Amino acid sequence: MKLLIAIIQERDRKAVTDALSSSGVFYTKIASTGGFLRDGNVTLLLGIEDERLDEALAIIRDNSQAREQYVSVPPPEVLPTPGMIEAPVKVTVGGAVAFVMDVESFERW
Ligand code: 2BA
Repeated sequence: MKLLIAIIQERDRKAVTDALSSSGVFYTKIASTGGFLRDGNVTLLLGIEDERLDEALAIIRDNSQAREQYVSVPPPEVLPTPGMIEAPVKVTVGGAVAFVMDVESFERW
């Protein structure tokens, strides 16, 4: 079994979670915030059998879009010189970011 942690954009939440549900994939949804943009995103935790991992990754990938976003005021700690005024920076967010981990054991009572 694997633990899949996927970070998706809020705007993709419904498409991704609807597709997971209709494929019978269990997930837990957590509201989260990106450290760079400080924008709300969504973290999904999926405990998934090894043989369904590729299917789950494909569902997430197929329902997540990459979007360009401008950061007009980067957080102070990412500015090269604190207090310096920077031009808006364009970043491409997503489709999705996924981490896959081996699960030592899974119990459900
Ligand atoms: P954020 O941290 O808000 O990052 C949003 C987007 O900003 C990132 O998109 C990336 O394109 C850009 N970005 C992030 N940090 C940057 C930096 N230090 N310098 C320049 N650009 C930077 P994604 O890579 O698609 O990431 C989307 C969200 O996924 C992130 O939101 C964060 O919540 C999560 N994430 C991405 N990589 C991660 C990692 N290695 N560990 C934990 N969370 C991660």
